[in-house]
Amino acid sequence: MRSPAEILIVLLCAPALSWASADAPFDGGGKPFEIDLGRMTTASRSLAAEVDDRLWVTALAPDKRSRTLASEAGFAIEEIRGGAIMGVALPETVDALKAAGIEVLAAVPLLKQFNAKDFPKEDGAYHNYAEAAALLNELAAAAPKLASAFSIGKSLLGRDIPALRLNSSARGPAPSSKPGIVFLGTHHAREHLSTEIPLLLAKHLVDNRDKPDIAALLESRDIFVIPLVNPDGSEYDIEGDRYHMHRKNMRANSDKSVGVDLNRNYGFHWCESGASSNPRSDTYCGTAAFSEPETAAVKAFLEARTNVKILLTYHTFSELILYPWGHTESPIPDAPALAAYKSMADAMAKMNGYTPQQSSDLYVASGDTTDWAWAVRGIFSFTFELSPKSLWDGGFYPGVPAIATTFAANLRPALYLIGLADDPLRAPAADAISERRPGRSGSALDRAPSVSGDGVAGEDRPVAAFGSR
Ligand code: 0X9
Ligand code: ZN
Repeated sequence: MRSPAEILIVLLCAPALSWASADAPFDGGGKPFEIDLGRMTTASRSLAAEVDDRLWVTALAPDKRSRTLASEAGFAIEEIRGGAIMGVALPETVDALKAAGIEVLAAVPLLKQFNAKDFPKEDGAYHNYAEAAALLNELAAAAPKLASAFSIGKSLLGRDIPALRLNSSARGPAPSSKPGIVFLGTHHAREHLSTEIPLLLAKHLVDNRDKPDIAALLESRDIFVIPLVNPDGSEYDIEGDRYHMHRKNMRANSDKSVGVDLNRNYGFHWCESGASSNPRSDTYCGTAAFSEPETAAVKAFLEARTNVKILLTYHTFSELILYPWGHTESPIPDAPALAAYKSMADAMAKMNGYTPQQSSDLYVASGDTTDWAWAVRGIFSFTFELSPKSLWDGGFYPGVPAIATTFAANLRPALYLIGLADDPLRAPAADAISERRPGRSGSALDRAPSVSGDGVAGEDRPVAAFGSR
């Protein structure tokens, strides 16, 4: 847990560092995504929350007449090379060029061309948005019978929120009766390690898909990895070869401040204790529950996937395993479920060395992912605060070595949860058995004796909806 001094530093930093629409609903089932770098550009623009949608365009214009036509259409020609012209154009200008009979060879976001966002050089092993999306696409291409990549919806600035699904019999939006589990990363922009861990988990599962333990899990489960819930904030945080300590998304608030805290925007006890209604605050809850397209996309995604039984949302930092409630100090009232939560948290704590506790033991905060997912969807939901343990060990920016060490510590908890997804309520019994059998503890299959789902390739079928709790 953070010391008061650490919390003070974070809080002191937060207001000064807290700055920075095209709302797009969930696409209804997840269509394949292209790497869309979105339209956000520089820090100064994000302050004004303008959207820069200028494009760097290459078009065929072999003679003066066609160059004039292009120029009249609003194309700012910067270079003429051979028979081609290059320059800056708005999307509507591209349409006008085409209407004028000019062949457009390429049109890419201007800032992608000239001001790519990336991590500071020393942290280059971290995946920016384009790299994370590309890795998911690569994994899907490497294992087409198992993996499918798709978008769960658009971010505020129009970026796809990419997902990878691992299911041997259902792809993309297709329903599945296999027990489902979801791993989420980076609700908070600056918590980049929380993108890496689910990404590496996806890669580990794909790379090891033929190993017996992993193969059994993959055959019997419906696994979703959504490593970058807040792509706009995350890209902004690494803009300009330095970090911005940005936490929220990139919503332009009415008072000209920027950002809603996505982990205060979920719709259960929304904007109560531990959430702020001040837009400048780093814990600003937004104008309404699910006002942000990123949280709305997660909501729609989970509502469409009634087979999902477990959710793990990765955050950083402090090395904690948190379970509901977070909005109140009271424990959840469902005794068997609470016993299962505690048992799972304790078992995972033995694997990664983190501290297990009720979320509100850290601090009371309302509107987070796990309270909503548990209360409204009945999904056993955990928050991991990944490494490091403290601000003095690197805080939000622990460097490249933290990626491998943190993944090594957190692989077993992830496999453990995947194994339990068929029936999380069996955790106390399963954990008691594995404790009596030292040496086998932590094996993925040890925790997954009960394999449900149809198990028949190509024959997935829908399941009944979860009731609310
Ligand atoms: O405050 C948060 O959203 C999470 N911590 S972080 O440093 N990553 O911002 C913790 C959320 C835990 N949930 C509650 N305490 N309700
Ligand atoms: Zn966080």
